[in-house]
Amino acid sequence: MSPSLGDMEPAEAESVYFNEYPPPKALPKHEALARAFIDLHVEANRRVVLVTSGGTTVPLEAQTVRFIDNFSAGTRGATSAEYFLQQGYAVIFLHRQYSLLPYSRHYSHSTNCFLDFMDEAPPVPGAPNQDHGSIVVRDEYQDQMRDVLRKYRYAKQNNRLLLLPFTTVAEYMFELRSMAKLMRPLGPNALFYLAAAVSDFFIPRSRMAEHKIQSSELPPEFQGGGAVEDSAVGGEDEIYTGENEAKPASQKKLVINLDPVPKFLHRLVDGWAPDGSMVVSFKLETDPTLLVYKARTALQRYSHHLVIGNLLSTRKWEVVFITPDPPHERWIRVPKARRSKSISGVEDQVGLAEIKKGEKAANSETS
Ligand code: 9Z3
Repeated sequence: MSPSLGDMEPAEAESVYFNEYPPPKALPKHEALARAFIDLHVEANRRVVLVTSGGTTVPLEAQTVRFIDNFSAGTRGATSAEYFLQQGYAVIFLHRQYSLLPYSRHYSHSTNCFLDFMDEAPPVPGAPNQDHGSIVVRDEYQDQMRDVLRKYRYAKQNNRLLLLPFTTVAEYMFELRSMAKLMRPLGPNALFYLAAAVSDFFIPRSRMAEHKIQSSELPPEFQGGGAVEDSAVGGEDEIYTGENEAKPASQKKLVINLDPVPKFLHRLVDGWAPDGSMVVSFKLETDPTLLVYKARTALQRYSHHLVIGNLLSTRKWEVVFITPDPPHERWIRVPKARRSKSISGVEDQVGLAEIKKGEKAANSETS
């Protein structure tokens, strides 16, 4: 049995992992866009943050019909990106395709569907078309929408926001590595803010079925095209028929065997990212007793600047900042009275004051 990526040194795991996959088709285009974007902001001596956002998928088949996903909507990433822009950063927004985006996130869901903000004005007397009026924003939303629109336009017209999508965890890894290396000319003006929910487990390409996994037995002449030898999915000995006596014998039980995704934060901090840059990662847990321990362990293991811990159930209202320097652990909470009013939660409270503090510390460490 070949060794698991988790047992290898980070640099070796990197080369094994990236050699297994073809780079994403969009990568050359994304790299060209990012290069131009970064050059522009290096020239202006502007800070650039790479914000990662949304969930990564783990495909079960190479020609993917099914995949494992996670809950992340991209609220944290999209909201934080707006605050970075407001603070004068240029933002590379590496996000899960179709997840929330800065600015448009305000009008994206059924609870805040953009159509509910619109109205049809009465036709203007004397205008050629008397059967319809113009589409306008309803009076009560004018101020809020104008404000969002102005910020969005400003970011767009001044080239402050670059949107780059990914879908799978492999695509995410390729994009993260490329972006970090491209950001090297930025030196201490580079910041990494890793809010994407990255899958911890995946099926290595070599053990992935090529075609759609079949749920029922195929005649012998069709066998061999789907699951591969030593497959992570539905090997012959993994077909269960006896689990439930009432179940027809032709129904297979799908057994999925996943490997740990290599911890590339190590490579980002020690290899890919520019010297003097700041790295902020997130830690998500559901068990409150584990959160601080896991966040602290991540900070010690990867020696970066800040881990922001959050619990699935309270992530909109509280986060914990784990830092190498005192106070080491600091909770930030949205006061109860303000919770229902803010869909973006702690970002609205914290702003970027904390990140800025950490940034100063990171810069003084390197100067
Ligand atoms: C987070 O913890 C983010 O805050 C959330 C945001 C995903 C909870 P939403 O998108 O949720 O606003 O709905 N991200 C998790 C980061 C993560 O997966 N970290 C990995 C790890 O801790 C790699 S750095 O191992």
